[in-house]
Amino acid sequence: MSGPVPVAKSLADIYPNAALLTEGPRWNALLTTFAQVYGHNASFIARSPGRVNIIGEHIDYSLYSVLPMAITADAIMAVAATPTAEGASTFKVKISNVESSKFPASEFDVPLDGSLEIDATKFEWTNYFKSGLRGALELLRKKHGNGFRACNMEIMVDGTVPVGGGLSSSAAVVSTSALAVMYANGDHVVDKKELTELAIVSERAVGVNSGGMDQAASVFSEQGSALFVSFSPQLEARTVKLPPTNPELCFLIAQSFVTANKHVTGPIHYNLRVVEVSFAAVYLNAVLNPPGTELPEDAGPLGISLQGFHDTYFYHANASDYSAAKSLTKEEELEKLIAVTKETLTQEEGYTREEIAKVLNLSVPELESRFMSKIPVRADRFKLRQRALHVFTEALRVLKFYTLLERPLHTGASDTTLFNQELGRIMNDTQESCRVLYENSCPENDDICRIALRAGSYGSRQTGAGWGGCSVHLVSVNKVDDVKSALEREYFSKMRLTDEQKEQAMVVSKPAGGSALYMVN
Ligand code: NG1
Ligand code: MG
Repeated sequence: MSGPVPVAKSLADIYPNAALLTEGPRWNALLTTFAQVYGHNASFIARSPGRVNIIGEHIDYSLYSVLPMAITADAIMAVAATPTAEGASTFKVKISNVESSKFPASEFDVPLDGSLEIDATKFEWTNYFKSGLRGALELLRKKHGNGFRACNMEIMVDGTVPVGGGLSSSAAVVSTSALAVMYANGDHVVDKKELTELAIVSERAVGVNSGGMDQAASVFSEQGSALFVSFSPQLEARTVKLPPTNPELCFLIAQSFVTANKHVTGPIHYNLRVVEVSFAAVYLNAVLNPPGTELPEDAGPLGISLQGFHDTYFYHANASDYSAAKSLTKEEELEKLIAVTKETLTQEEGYTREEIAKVLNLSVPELESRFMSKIPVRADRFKLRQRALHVFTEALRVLKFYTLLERPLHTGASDTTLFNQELGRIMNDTQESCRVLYENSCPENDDICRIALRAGSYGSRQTGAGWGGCSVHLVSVNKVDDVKSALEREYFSKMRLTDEQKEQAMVVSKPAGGSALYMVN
C-alpha cells in the first residue's frame, strides 16, 4: 500500500464529515494568516495527522506489527518557496505559527549543504520542523546529487494535536515538515514509504529512539480505516476496515493530563525500555541460538531487535525441529517464544550489567559502549524477563486483534456483542501487560481505564508511550455518554482544567486520512 502522498481535491478527502465544519474555517484562517504575515499568498498546504494507537504498544521498536489509526487532529503548514539567489551559500527559512504567543516565529539560514544543527537538549518547537527539514534535504541530495540547491521557504503552521498528550504531535509535525520541504523543492511525487522512513530517522534526531508506528500512521492512514503496520522484513502498511457492527463501535480518547516528557525522562523510561528489549534480544540469542550466532543488523534503534532474535531462533531451530518449526504460524511462533522466555529469563528481580555482560562474553565497559553510549539510560537492573514477555504477548495480541477485524462478521446482535467483547478483552490485556510487565502506565490512566470499563467500555487502555498521556476506549456509540459522564464525575471534575483542556479531555475519534497535499490557487 505505498504510492505517492495524495493531493486532496477538497477537505472531504481528508476529514470525516463531522470535522468539516471546523476544518474548513481553520484552513482558511491558516491561509489568511500566512498572507498577513508574509505579504503574499501561500502556494500549497501540507498536512499530516496525529494518531491513536489501538493496539501494539511499545513493540514497534522491537519491529513487531502494530495497529494504530490517524485522528482528525493534525499539523497543517501553508508554504511558499522561492529559489535561492545565484551565488548564495545558504537558504532562508521563515517559520511562524498561528498561535504565535505559544510558538514564537523564527528565522534561520541553512547552509546549502544541508548541515543544520539541531540542539536536542533545548525544547524548541521548531526543532521538529528542523529535523524534518534536515532529513528531507538528505533525501533530496541523494536523489538529485550534491549540486542540489534547496529553495527559501516561508511557512505558517497550525497544529491541533495536543503536545505531550500521547497522540503524537511530534510525528504529525515531522512528517508534515518533511513533506512540505520535499514538495517545495520540486519533488512533486512524494512516495509515502520514503516519507515515512525519512520521518522515522528524522525524529530520532530530536532525541527519542522511537520505532516507526507514529510516522507510518501519520503518513499512510486512509479515512475510515485503521492501519496494520509491519516493520519487518520491511515497512509495510495495510488498511483495516473496522467492520460495521450494531451498535456501532467508536474509539473514545481520554486525556489524563499527566504530561510525560520523553526528552527528560527518556533515560529512566522510554529509552531505558529500548535498551532493555535490546538486551533481552542479545541475551536470548546468546543462550538459545547456536554459539557464535550474531543477530542480523536491522531497523531497530540499536540495529538489532527482538524480531531479529525471533527470526534467527526459528531459522536455527535444530534439524529435528526445523520442519516443525517452519510450519508454525506466526501466532504459534510467538507462543513458543513466550514459553522459552519464561524458561530462560527467570530472574524476576532483573539483571545487572555484570550478569548480562557475562552471558554475552563481554566486559561491562564493552557492554556499555555497545548498548548504552548511543542511548544513555539510568538503571542498576534491567527487567529482561518482563519486557520480553510484554513484547511477545503484545505482538500476539496484535495478530489476534487483526485476525478478528478481518474475520467476516456474522449478522446477529449476540455475535456482535461477543465480537466487541473479544476486541475489548484483548485491549484490556494490553493494559494489564503495560501496567505489570512493561511498567509504562501510571495510576491516573489505570483509574481512567477502571472507570470507563465500569461505565460500559468494552476495552480500555493507555495508548502511546505512556507514563501519562492518554487512553483509548472501545465503546459502542450508545454508551459513549455513560462513559463520558462517569469519567467527568470520577476523574476530570477533581482536576482544575483550563477551557482548552476541558475541550481536549474526551474526544470521540473516527479514523481520518493520512498525509496529504493541497494546492492553493
Ligand atoms: P508517543 O505516544 O508518540 O510518545 C512513542 C513512540 C512510538 C511507540 C510508542 C509506544 C515516538 C515518536 N513514538 O509514541 O514509536 O514506540 O511510544 O508504543 O517516540
Ligand atoms: Mg511523539
